[in-house]
Amino acid sequence: MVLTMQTADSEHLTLDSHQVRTLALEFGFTEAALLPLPAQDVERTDTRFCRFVEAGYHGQMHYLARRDEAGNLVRGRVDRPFPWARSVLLCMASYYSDAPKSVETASASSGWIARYAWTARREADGTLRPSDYHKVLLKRLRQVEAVLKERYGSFESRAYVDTGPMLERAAARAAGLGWIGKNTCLIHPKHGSFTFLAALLLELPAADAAPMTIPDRCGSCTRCLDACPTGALIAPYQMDATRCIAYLTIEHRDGIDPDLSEGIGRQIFGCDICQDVCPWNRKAPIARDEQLGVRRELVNPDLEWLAELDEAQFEAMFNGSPIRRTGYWSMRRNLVTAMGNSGVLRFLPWLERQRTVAPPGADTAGFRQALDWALSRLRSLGGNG
Ligand code: B12
Ligand code: SF4
Ligand code: SF4
Repeated sequence: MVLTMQTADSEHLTLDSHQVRTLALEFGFTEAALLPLPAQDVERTDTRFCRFVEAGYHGQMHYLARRDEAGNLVRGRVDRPFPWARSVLLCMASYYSDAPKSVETASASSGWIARYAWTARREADGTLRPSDYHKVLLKRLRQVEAVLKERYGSFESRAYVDTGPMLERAAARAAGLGWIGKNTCLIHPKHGSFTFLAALLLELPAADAAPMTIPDRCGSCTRCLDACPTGALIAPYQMDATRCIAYLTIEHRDGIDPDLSEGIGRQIFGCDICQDVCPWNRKAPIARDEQLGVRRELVNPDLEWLAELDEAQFEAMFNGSPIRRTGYWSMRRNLVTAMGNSGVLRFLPWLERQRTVAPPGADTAGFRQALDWALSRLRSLGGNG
């Protein structure tokens, strides 16, 4: 596309939001919007975030609680880490796929890996290789950034997918890409919530006013709150992340609180329950993204199959996937927890054998704690031979 430069006055270049959105879509994003900074609801967002951190709901995710020299939470307001930013391009990529949901009936011996972690790209020889949205989308964002710099000359910018010191959902909401649901996810009226977000902070201001925000469409629905098995959604729009299965299975490194282990059910990496029950995800279009395709073997995976992987096989299976980051022993901790919850008695001998197999050490402490829990839980359940 041809980008035309606009001038707000003789000195300052400004970005045309329609053109920038079109550019992001050309590079493969599902939706995009340019948000002028500061955003209108900046104070309320900061206050909400402050309450979250002060309540300790971030748990071991210490990066969320980082403060600046004045003692303010860095990511509460975009202008704290990025005082030079005049606008931010929020990009959204759908990863909704034509595969079952976690809340549908499945084999008792299967686990659940969050949908976002199933992704793969097709190589030239036709094989599927694991892909990671962080890398895939960052590359796209950098392509957008490069075109803008070609057209507008040099200016300050930063591209982030997930890892930047900013509240991506709050910014995406302010940019009109959806509303924040009671499950705390950003929900787009057409594409639902199985979407990734990416943000490009820009020194150039937007030529247009802030986009219209989309009003909350949750209405009187409470499906997500009712379905959350660990009570992590403590109130509509509020999460205690230390109770969230996504946190417990991915971010939390130590042993899992036995009071929460039962609620984890068969989730072994992340959790989709509060999105799978959401009516706004029923009719979302299937994403046809060549780099975010589905590794079918990770949908309802057999727990025994994953438990048999040694460390080298685990690395090979998940190299290039977001699952690798959780580490071998955390994944095993999650697997034995799911086995304990399964009611499948044939897992007992395997679990018993692990007592002698797992080496002692800090790495395996959480696993060994989960193993004891799983053995006593499975023995108490009896059930499906
Ligand atoms: C830490 C984190 C987590 C934590 C905590 C999640 C949470 N709800 O707080 C854990 C590990 C639990 C987690 C889980 C998941 N995560 Co996460 N996570 C993040 C991360 C890195 C920071 C989020 C954060 O700061 N949380 C603290 C809370 C307080 O902030 P917040 O949720 O952003 O909420 C702010 C706004 O939404 C706003 N707000 C809320 N309600 C309202 C209402 C109004 C009217 C207004 C004005 C504002 C407003 O106030 C809050 C604070 O200001 C972001 C990436 C990023 N840099 O933003 C990804 C991110 C939020 N995660 C993402 C994903 C995909 C997931 C999972 C689906 C993964 C999975 N399947 O397991 C789950 C979803 C669980 C859920 N129900 O939220 C996506 C969300 C995409 C989307 N469409 O919403 C993000 C944006 C990553 C990305 N780049 O795509 N995640
Ligand atoms: S992701 Fe799972 S545990 Fe976390 S809030 Fe949603 S349903 Fe609850
Ligand atoms: S399940 Fe219902 S309340 Fe929860 S986010 Fe979806 S529409 Fe909103």
